[in-house]
Amino acid sequence: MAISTHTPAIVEYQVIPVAGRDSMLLNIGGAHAPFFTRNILVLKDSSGNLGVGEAPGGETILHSLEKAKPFIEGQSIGKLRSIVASVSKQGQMADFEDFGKGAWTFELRVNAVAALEAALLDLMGKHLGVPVAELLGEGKQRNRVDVLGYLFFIGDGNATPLDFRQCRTSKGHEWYRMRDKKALTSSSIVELAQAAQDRYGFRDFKLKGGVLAGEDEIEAVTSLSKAFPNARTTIDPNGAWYLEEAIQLCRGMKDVLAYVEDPCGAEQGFSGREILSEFRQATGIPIATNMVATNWREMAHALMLRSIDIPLADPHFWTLSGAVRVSQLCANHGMVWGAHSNNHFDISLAMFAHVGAAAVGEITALDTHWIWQEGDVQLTKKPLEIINGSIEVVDEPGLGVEIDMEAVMQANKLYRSLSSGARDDSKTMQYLINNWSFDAKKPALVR
Ligand code: GKR
Ligand code: MG
Repeated sequence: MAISTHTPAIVEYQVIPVAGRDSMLLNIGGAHAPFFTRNILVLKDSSGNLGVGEAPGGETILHSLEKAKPFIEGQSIGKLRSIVASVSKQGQMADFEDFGKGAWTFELRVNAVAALEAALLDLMGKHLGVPVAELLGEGKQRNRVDVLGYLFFIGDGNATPLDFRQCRTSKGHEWYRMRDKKALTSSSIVELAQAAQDRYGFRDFKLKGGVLAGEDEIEAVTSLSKAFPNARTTIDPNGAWYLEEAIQLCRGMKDVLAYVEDPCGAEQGFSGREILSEFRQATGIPIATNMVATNWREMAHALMLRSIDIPLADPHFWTLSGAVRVSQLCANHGMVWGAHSNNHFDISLAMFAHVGAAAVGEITALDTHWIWQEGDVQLTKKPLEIINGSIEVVDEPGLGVEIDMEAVMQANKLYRSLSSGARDDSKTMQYLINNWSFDAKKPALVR
């Protein structure tokens, strides 16, 4: 007997590159530009629902999403898994070829696949009347997801001819003023943290390192820990330190560092996984990473070497379902799950929240850059909010956000006014230090 089905099909597929404003955040790759870019995917199904996804900016991801359009239009949303798998396979070789070319591989095509999966899950959740978290792994595990206060050293945007606006919002809180002000000392990081905590209620903090000399950054994170004795604090120099230096800096720091993120990386012919394993044995400090276990093959090696404790499974480069699968692995191998982030809009915030809500086992507060954008441009009508250091994942169907197409088109206009869509932190850094270039083993301001 023929079974009639009313499963909706995808009738419209739109990819929209967008831009937003940013602060001059410093990291080992240089300085953030005044603008960051993202790619937004909007799908419409035959029942009239919209499904949305967000990926990092740049042409590689934009073109990957555009190329996928003919394979997806007309397909039933019920084929979610095979649609995602087929688009994922199209990108595999290219990802491998691009790997390792930059400081980080923001442009990997898997990011495009993640945006597609998010949009399809959003549609599926709306069709079934359940939140996306219910469609991942073992379903929704928690109603609130903790996020951390992601702090950066900040460059002086005023010392550059670039358009770093002093005031991106008229909102009154001190945080919105401070996030655009130079911050290069321990005391300015503590002040930044105080403003962020007052605004968002954080209970955990991460300081992005790889900027000042190692001792100065350890001093900054120590001040942070003293100022917030009940918070879990950590630092992430993105592998800037050599193993020996990293051990010297972190040994005996268990009271300050709840865990440390990518303190060192590949050196002297040894892989980052081998070096982190030695660091872990020498210090006993738990290690988080978004640099050495970013796919299943790397994860297998990391597990064999016992290199890491907290894989930061960013749903943008693991996909949403992949990130939750990582949590299942963690729960069975004595690891704690977390998520990495980059500058993002509020669609990604919802993606993080649902993945965090579905992650099984113990999880650590998720990274999010949203505090550097919040209060400025938003692409959904009512973004999820960070209150008391966490995000509530309500039982609304899908991702639980409604796209604001007017705002998206405004952000697209800003994108089109820019000369390049791809992130290049070294260019911005050259305004602070002449001819600056990236060196994986030198903090950005140590030249
Ligand atoms: O936004 O500058 C930044 C970060 O450094 C980001 O690019 C990293 O990918 O947040 C990331 C990390 O944890 O390594
Ligand atoms: Mg990191």
